Amino acid sequence: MDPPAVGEAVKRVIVALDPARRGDVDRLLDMARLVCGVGAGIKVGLPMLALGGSEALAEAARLCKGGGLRVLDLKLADIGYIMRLAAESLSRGFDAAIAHAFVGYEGGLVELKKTLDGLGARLVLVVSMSHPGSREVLDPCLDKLLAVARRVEPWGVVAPATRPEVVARVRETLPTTVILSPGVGAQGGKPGDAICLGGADYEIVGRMVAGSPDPVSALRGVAEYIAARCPEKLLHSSTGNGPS
Ligand code: O7M
Repeated sequence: MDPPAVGEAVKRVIVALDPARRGDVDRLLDMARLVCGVGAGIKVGLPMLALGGSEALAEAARLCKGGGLRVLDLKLADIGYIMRLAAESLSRGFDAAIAHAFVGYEGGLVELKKTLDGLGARLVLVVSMSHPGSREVLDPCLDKLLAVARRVEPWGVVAPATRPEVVARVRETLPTTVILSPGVGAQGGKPGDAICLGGADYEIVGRMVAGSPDPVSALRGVAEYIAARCPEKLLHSSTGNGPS
């Protein structure tokens, strides 16, 4: 049996399954089943769509059913009508879908949210990103992007594990919105930076887990590291968001 903080931490880690070549698709689909029973869930997006087609997306959602959050990451950024068409054809079977906050409310995100509501999926908005280029346009506009998020009232927002101070700002502005934080491992964020320092609910980990020969052990290793850093925070979640 895992210590309670490790058991809680592992349910805060979402594994990103991004194939680099066609030959990775089946391996990552097998991994979806494995990690969904252990962690918080999976995230799939454009690499899976490009290399495995819409069938691979649907299969990932099916394999993870009942085992955790299934997040579709197409980072939609278009007029509402087009985002609606994309969501209607690709987001069935997923619990949440991701779009960019910069699209704005009128004629854009309001329409996507309505579509996702109808499909039983939740909306997640990107308000900041994990790569250095996020400082060029997105981060100087963070207050405006957070204002869009306040208006749209998504279930979740994406903020970078590579810059926990940004996560903390997002947490301050949106105290009850779920925060998902990518950038752990391959991009330099340490496990726990976003949850322990920034107040995120979930950390998204891709290559560090999916690239490991033993992804379940790697996932547990990430959870142990997070649990050792802030057991109190995990056991007494201040936002009450946690996994649902
Ligand atoms: O851990 P990695 O670097 O192998 O993978 C990171 C995953 O998180 C990958 O699937 C990216 O698409 C995603 N991601 C970022 O890396 N940075 C961001 O700012 C945002 C995302 C993301 O998930 O957006 C929704």
